[in-house]
Parts: sequence; C-alpha cells; structure tokens
Amino acid sequence: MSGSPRSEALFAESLRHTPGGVNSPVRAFRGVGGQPFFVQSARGARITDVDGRELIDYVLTWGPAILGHAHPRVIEAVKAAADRGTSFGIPNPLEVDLAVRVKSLVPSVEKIRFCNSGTEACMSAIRLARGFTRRDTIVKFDGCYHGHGDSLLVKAGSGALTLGNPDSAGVPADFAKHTLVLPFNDPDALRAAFAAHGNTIATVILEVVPANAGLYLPRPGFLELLRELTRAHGSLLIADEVMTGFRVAPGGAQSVFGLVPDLSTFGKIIGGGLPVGAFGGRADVMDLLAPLGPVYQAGTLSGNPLAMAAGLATLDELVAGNAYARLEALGARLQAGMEDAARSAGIPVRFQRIGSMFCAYFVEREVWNLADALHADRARFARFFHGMLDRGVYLAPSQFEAGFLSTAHTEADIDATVRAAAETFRTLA
Ligand code: KE4
Repeated sequence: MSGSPRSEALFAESLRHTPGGVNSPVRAFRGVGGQPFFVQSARGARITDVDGRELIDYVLTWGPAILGHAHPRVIEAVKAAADRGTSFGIPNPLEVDLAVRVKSLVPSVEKIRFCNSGTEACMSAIRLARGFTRRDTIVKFDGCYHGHGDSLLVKAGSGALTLGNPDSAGVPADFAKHTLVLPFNDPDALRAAFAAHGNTIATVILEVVPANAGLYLPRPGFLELLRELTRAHGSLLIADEVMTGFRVAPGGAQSVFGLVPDLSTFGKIIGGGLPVGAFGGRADVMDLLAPLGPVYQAGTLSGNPLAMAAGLATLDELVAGNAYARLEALGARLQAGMEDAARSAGIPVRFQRIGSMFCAYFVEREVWNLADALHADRARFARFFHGMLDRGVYLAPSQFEAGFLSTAHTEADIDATVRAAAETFRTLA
C-alpha cells in the first residue's frame, strides 16, 4: 500500500527478528506481492494501520471477529475475567460454561476438550481417532488445511498452498506415508480408497466447506457417501469446523449439511479473538483421553478464563440476536454487487459463498475442488487485491483464502466495497 512509511519501517525491523517478518506465513502478502501493513487498532468492521489509514476488513483475523473487532460485550467480558486473574492451570467455572454452551449448539458434541489453537484441536483429534481405532492411516482432501500438525501438512491449503509448498519440509516420510490425500467431491476416489485401505483407515478429516483453497461446497451426496463408508469400515469421521463452526450456522456446517461426525474440531470464533481451540464428539471416543484413558493430550493454557470469557460473550451475542439472518443478507448483497461489477467490466469472476464466508475466484468455471481452484488467475487476483487495498478495502491476501463478514459490517460498507470493486475491475480489463 503506497504511503505507509511506518508499516514499511516496522516491516524492515520485523524482518531482522522474525522469519519473513511475520508470525504466520499467510500474512506476508507472498500470494499478492508487496509487504504487509501493520495494524494499530481495530473496531467493528474496520482496522486502522500504523499510518492512520482506515480499511474495511473482510479478513476479521481469519474468522474470529464475527461480531466485528473489539465488540463491547467481548471486551467487557475479557476485562472482567482479567481482573480475576489471567490463567490458573486449575479448572475454572468458565470452562464448564463454554463446554455446556458448545454442546447446546452442536448436538454431535457429547464431550469436549479445550486447547489453544485449531492446529492443536485437529492434531489431538487425529491422535484420539488413531488411539480409538488402533489404526494409523488417515485420509484428508487436497487443498484442505487443518493446521500445521505433521500428519496434516500433506497437500495442505491456506498458507502452504499460497506459498506453493503444500507438503512441508521437516515432515518425516514415515509420518506422511500414513496420510492418504484424496480429491474433494470425488466419490469414485473415496470408494477406491476405502476398498483398498478401509480396514486400516483410522479417520477421515475434512473441512465440510473447504475454505483454505478459496471456498467451495460439497456436491450433493458426497458427505452422505463419506459418512456411509467411514461407518461401514469402522473409521471415525472428523469434521474440521475451526472456520465454519458458529460461522455458517449456530450448529456449524455439520448442521447445514445434516452431517453427524464422530468428532469435530473448533477454534477461532469460540475464542472471540483470543487463542483457543477445541475438539469434541462421541463420549465413548473422547473418554479415551487422559486422565481417563491412554491417549495423552494437554496444555498449560487450555480453558484459560480470558479465552473462555471471550468465547462465551461471542456465542451469547451471536445466538441472542438474529446475527445469522443479518450475515446472510450482507453476504447476498456483497455477492450480487461484486458479480454485477465484474460482469460490467467483462472480468470472469466466480463468486462462491456460504452465509458470511466467500471467495472471489478469478476464473470462469465453477469451483468444486482444488484442481478447479488452481485454474484461477492468481496474477489478476493480486492486482485486484492491491487495487482494493488502495481503495480502502482489505481482502484476504491470497486467492486461496476465504473472506468473512461480521455483524458490524453495514449496507453502506458493502456498497462502498462494491463501488471500489467496480473501479478496480475496470483497471483489470
Ligand atoms: P490455527 O492453528 O491457525 O488456530 O487453526 C488451524 C486451522 C484448522 N482448520 C481450519 C479449517 C483452518 O482454517 C485453520 C486455520 N485457518 C487459517 C486461515 N485459512 C489461519 C490463518 C493463518 O494460518 O495465519
């Protein structure tokens, strides 16, 4: 972004101390070129950078800020909790309150364990599934991202895909060989994998709505087949709802698509912007976890009162109001405006959305899997990203990430975004 002297100076300094100058790779703008700006503060649907520029934010710290940034109810809850101490390492009442609240919203969760990130949640759920089934093989889908646990950094999405290294260095071949990667929405590949390996497959983990290679949806029948095959072969089904949980519906994507997984993973929204993760599901599986059973999993800050308080305030605010109807209306308005703007400029854009999560692929075709997504014009997306940034709109800095809306976005924000998009599309023709 032109004219950002303080961000430029901070980035130069950060590069001296932190690899790539960032604490998470996707923030480095490698997918779009240029360098990241630094945020001074954020409120509602807006972020303000260290050079005083205000931007309409569609990244929302990658999903957690579904109420917008610094929502008064969340801030108040965190302040009140902090006044009582920040972490105890001993059970506190808020852990029970949030467990009860998540269970009330997601019926497939009979028991839950909190941790500190989505990665930890997915890593732990995989270990638990392997312990429960006494099998080693896991199945994931290409382009899906389930955090940076060793077993899962195989043809992964998000930052790994953005940087073009979906298979990370440092993961022993002996780990990766237990991970089968299938194309998403491919029933034949699914059937063949179970026919060949069914009795060794511990679990299949999926993003019910893959949103780490942009955003695409399960084709009708795919999830039903997956549930049928996993059940028939004694494999557990893990729904990774770190991004979709409490985002696409109070009960997550599983409630939208009628999927009943054995385990689910959560993160982001249930921490209200503080570090949190969780995994939960069938009690007979969860009870294999230490201290009850032989599968070890632990964390110093797991269930810490600040994250629990922020998560409770977020879920209470979401469920109390008509948040999901508002998020759907805002999403539909954005989609209609963006599609009209692209069409008027003659730019092929495939806008895919579920509720308040979306992706504008620079491609003509429908996108149903990673192979389709890889046809998107990344160079054109990068020019679009910077054009929008220069016009005051911050989109995810990668064609392979989803965008998010919050209840703090207004119709005026959407209309301003669409106007910026119309101007930007015209520069791409
Ligand atoms: P974390 O470890 O980043 O809290 O969660 C990992 C994770 C697990 N599962 C899904 C479906 C996810 O989307 C994520 C993390 N999402 C990315 C954004 N696509 C986090 C952004 C980043 O890596 O900086």
